[in-house]
Amino acid sequence: MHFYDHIPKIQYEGSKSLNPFAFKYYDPKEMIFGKPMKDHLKFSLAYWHTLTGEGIDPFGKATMEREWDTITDPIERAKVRVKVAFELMEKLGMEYFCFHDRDIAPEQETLAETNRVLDEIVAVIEQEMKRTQIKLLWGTANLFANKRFVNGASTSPNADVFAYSAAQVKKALEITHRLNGAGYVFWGGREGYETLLNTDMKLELDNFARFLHMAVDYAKEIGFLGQFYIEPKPKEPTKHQYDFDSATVISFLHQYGLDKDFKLNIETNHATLATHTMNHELRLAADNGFLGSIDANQGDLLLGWDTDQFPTSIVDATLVMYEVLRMGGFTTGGLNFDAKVRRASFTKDDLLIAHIAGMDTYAAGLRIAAKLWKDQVLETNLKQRYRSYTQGIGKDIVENKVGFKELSAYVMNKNTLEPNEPGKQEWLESIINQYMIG
Ligand code: XLS
Ligand code: NI
Ligand code: NI
Repeated sequence: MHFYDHIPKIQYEGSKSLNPFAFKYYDPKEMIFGKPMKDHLKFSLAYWHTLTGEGIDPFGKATMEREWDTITDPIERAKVRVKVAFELMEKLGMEYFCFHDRDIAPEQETLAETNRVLDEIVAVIEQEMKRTQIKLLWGTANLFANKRFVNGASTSPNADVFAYSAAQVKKALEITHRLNGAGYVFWGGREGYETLLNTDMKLELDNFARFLHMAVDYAKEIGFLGQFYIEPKPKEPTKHQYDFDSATVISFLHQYGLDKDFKLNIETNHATLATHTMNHELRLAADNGFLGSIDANQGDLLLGWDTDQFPTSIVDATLVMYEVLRMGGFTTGGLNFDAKVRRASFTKDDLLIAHIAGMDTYAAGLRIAAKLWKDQVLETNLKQRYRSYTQGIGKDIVENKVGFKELSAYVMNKNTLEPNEPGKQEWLESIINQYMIG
């Protein structure tokens, strides 16, 4: 069963091409620092937005027009969606995908029955993975859509819901393991609160950590060696999500002894919701050894919610790829397009066009970032700016050789300090422009 026979496999045609079904910047085989572009970028398809997104918003119903959605039997529809997903990935030359348990298979009356249907769909996915060599970047569980999660999942005040969530993640880990997933993501879903008036924050956070420890223990038990990630987000759906941003998550992981087992999956739109730039989030995680994977999308800064748009800003993509190169590239992670087409982009061809736009944006960003990294312009400026810490008193400070008494003695007899230098922000910003345009 095919749905895209009218469009040939997407090819690289170069930046002059106006063919909407061609790559302008993404040339998967192009070598950058001895590695093909595709292995730097590790693009992944987000099953939820692409296969199950309907185009609903708070004011309007579904708008998407896709023939596979007209199949009335939900299990049959789920099986056909698997075929569509792999057809799309093959057309795009995309080598990875990510899913929630409930994206791939519909929920049934009981958990036992849900799991049985899930296994049936996983078998279809398994066959398609074998046929295409496409891999699972990460799996996750949807612990937010069903009304049982109204007060949270592992942070619910209801212990039965905690137990149900554990059972669901247990199964999600098993299928992720079965499909040889490179990772498993915890996105907080409804782990947060609406008002502190009814919330025991201490117990909820302790329970959240307990839950994550149980997941780590169970993964060991079944031999799942994939990377665990937490995906920070500050708000939405709850007013306050516990996994607010990189800094909050990193300190939580340290506090609860989870820092060796988790990395971060950082999403652009979540960074901006937390009023940070994406590079702030990435840099903080990378500097502390926590940068694992990226949900590559973009928000609309004029709107205060998670619009999950396909990334089309080359400046932003450049700065993201700069951080990835700076940390030496992805290991288990990749760039997952956690992005949905706008509700007015309702044809099935829009799915291809949107992914091409995202892939080209990141390919262009990678090329520019690679030039910047190769020339080390920013790094050279940094070295120069912080050179006072490589000699004299600065060296003593970073080598922890001095305290307040020594520092006080040092400045007491000095009548002039080393002069401050300008920060050169405008010059540095214009360098980014120069590297972008050439
Ligand atoms: C929602 C999150 C979600 C995660 C996976 O805002 O981005 O899509 O990536 O649960
Ligand atoms: Ni999001
Ligand atoms: Ni995400």
